[in-house]
Amino acid sequence: MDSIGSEGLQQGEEALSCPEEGLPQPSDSSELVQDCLQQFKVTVAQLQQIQASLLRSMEQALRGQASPVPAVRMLPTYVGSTPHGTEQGDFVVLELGATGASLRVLWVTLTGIGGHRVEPRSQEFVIPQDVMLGAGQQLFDFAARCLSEFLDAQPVSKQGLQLGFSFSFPCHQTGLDRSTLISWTKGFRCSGVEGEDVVQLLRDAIQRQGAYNIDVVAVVNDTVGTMMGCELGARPCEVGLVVDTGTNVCYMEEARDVAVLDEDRGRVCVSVEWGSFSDDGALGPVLTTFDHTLDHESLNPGAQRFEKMIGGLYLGELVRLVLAHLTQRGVLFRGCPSPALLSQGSILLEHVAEMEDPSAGAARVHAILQDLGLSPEASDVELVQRVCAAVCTRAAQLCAAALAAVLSRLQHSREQQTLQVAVATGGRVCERHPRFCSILQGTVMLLAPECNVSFIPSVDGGGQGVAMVTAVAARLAAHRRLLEETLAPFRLNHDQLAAVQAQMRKAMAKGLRGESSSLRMLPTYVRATPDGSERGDFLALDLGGTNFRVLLVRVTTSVQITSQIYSIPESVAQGSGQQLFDHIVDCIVDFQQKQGLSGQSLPLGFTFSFPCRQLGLDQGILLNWTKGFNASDCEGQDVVSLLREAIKRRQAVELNVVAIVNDTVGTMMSCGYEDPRCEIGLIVGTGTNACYMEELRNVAGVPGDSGHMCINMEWGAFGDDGSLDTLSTCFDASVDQASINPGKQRFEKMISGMYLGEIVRHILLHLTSLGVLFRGQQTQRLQTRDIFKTKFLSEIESDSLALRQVRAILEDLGLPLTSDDALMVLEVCQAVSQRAAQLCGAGVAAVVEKIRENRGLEELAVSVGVDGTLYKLHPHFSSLVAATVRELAPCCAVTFLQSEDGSGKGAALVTAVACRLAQSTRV
Ligand code: 0WK
Ligand code: BGC
Ligand code: BGC
Repeated sequence: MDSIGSEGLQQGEEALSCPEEGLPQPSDSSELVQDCLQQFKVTVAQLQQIQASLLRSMEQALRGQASPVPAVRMLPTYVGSTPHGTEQGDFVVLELGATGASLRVLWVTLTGIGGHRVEPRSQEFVIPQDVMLGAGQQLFDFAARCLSEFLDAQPVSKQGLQLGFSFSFPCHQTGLDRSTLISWTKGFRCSGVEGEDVVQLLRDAIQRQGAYNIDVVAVVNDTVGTMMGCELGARPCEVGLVVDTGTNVCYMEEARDVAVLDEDRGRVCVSVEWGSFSDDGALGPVLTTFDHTLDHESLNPGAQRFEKMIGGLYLGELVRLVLAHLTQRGVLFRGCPSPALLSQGSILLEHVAEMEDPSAGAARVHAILQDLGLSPEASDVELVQRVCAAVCTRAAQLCAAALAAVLSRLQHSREQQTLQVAVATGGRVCERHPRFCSILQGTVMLLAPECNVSFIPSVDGGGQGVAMVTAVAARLAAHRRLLEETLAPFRLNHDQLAAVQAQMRKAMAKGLRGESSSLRMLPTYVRATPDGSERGDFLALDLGGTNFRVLLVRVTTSVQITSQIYSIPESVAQGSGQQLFDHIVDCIVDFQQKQGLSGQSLPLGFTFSFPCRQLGLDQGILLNWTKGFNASDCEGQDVVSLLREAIKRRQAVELNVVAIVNDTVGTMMSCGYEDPRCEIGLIVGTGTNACYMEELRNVAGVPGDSGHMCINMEWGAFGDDGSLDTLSTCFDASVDQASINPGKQRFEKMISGMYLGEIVRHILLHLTSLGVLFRGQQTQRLQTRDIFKTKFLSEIESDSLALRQVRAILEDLGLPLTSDDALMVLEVCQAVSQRAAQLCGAGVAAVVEKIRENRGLEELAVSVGVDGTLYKLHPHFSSLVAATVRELAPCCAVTFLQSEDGSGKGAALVTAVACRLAQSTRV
């Protein structure tokens, strides 16, 4: 029998003595009785006050108010929807704590929509008192033994069993299968469990038992099981009420109103834990001396005060305390108490329910009292029934006041005049007490007249409901496993990144020696970074990134830039070369007119962000287009000549093309103007690439072996020789095959902005085909190429963006998603961008280590000038690159400088250096 506590009433021998004379006069005794029973009378006003006070506490807790600590906890349960009815499968359910000193194991078969109901098989096990009060491990081992004993009797396999754990105590849940016990209630007080994850404790116990391989996929509160188990009637139950040994309620709250959750749409089931409601203002007046005695002698004095007025564990004890009180005042049993009447917990819920049951009749009450060692007279029987009625009526009324508070909250949060709602009820007080539910329903109608409530008794105490949640959890767990399997190839570890770094070093060495290598290591004829003595006005073109820009760069003691962005339509980027360069000259002329430069022939620096074999500063043979450009008759041509021919075709335009530079070089020069240690240029934008100052002696094919030359690595093509195939995924292959240059720019296609969105889209399509996302519904939109922009990754991954905004972006794409979907899309984006940043970091680590070894330095301090939309806008890309460089090149202190003015300024500075050098050789 669940223990409640020991002292209070007179105990021992003298308590058991029967008074010879001085029994109270009948009139006194009825007054005594009246006083006693009156204490259990609760007025409507008091009930309304409790209703209002509980509602206030609920809303304080929902808002996450910390002080004063709300009287109820309002614990989110990670159950986001009532059953769809699609749930199917066989599940094991373990119920602990709902029915006091017993646990129950069930085998539940869900048959989905239209399937016939299969009666669950179950077995109840009594939990020994010492287990309920002993070490936590002992309790969970006991549960694991019961599980095995039950399963031994079932024709089931020992493998792959999925279990739902109904754990009926207040817990902080952090997932469907992660739940930390806040505090024990009812008759439990095991050590070493409060503050622990009870799912892990059960998993460990099942492991120790070792008989079955059981996967605990969900933990739910019994109220949730009751709500989820309610037979699908006109409307699903959205409130789950349990009055068994303890009492509690859960309901479907608007997710936006649950402050701790980062959600703005949909609903989430919240376990109110109203057992701890104890607003002295509201409860004080209805608490009787018997309640205080009971609480004082309970296992958890001062806690669960509301529960101790309603829960089945306490109703019998309250009745006993009242009967003992009246007996010792001589009003009952001629003042002769029995040991049982004076011993705590001797009157059970079952006793009270039976004694109140009109069909039981006086004879039965008589028998029960005799079993308690009492010799009742008829008047005693009648008075005992009145005491039972008083205690239970109050319990039902208080429960109703609390339920009315929940209904008002629902009405309020759904802004409904009249609330239609179904309440699933469960627990032995509801099931066995003859009048509890009718008083409850009647009082609810009184306190919440604008709510039309249908009460649905739960068929099997919530076992079905726990199985429903388990089915949902199993589905989500399966989805999570599929998501992890899909994303695992994107999670690169240290060794894989170090291997990329080493392969890149090898390819760099081969490229510098002029051997075949996927890294062409192109000399750029830029031998020095600016020294600040440059002066003059220069025109600069910046082609190859997101925007085509024409710039006027005035270099004095500082650099002033005036620029204009022009678009390069896809038809021009993929048209004829002549068309492309004529378009470029049109833009220059338009810019000159706008800047009043017409007719002036300023030295021009051309940032041309494509792989060019340079034969000189103003000669660059385009090796191949990249990044969606594919203008004809350009590859293999000197790009400067193509520009000059276009200028010639456009009479009356004078332009002096002095230098052609790659955007990496322009970026290095631009940042080098501020920080002379900047000897590396990095672009992570539409495309990706890097350049750095190499020792001239290491550059085959360029005369001289002293001094430096900037090398354009064209690392976008790294891996085109297959050296990255071990890291490449089927999604990379799909993106490559769909590109206009399949097999080319493999490294770029795993890193840069033109491709990351497409990689994510292909992964989302794959996960949708597995049913993991969007309920398996493929949408036309998601099948559309380039519909998932890389900028979405930057937006979706930004910390300041709540899941709700993630959902908004995806809904704009016409994707029907749930909150779990939004979370998974976020994880896909994170995996893809993290891999990109780490690969980029491995590349930079290879370059800085090359420079350090070139100079035979222990330590190298160097700066990297960086540009590119992805690097600049993605919330985590730059820090992931820096972290990877620190990990792979610990002897290098690398500073990343974000280029403010783009590489156009760099092109102008290269032009300025060339003009200065040309000037100095002329004089
Ligand atoms: C801005 C630079 C330009 C470079 C671009 C790369 O001025 O030369 O090509 O960054 O970034 P994207 O625009 O491709 O994101
Ligand atoms: C627990 C609740 C549980 C209720 C009914 C209370 O003591 O704190 O979690 O739902 O009993 O079993
Ligand atoms: C080009 C490089 C350029 C990079 C960044 C790549 O596709 O091949 O020349 O530096 O994109 O724009």
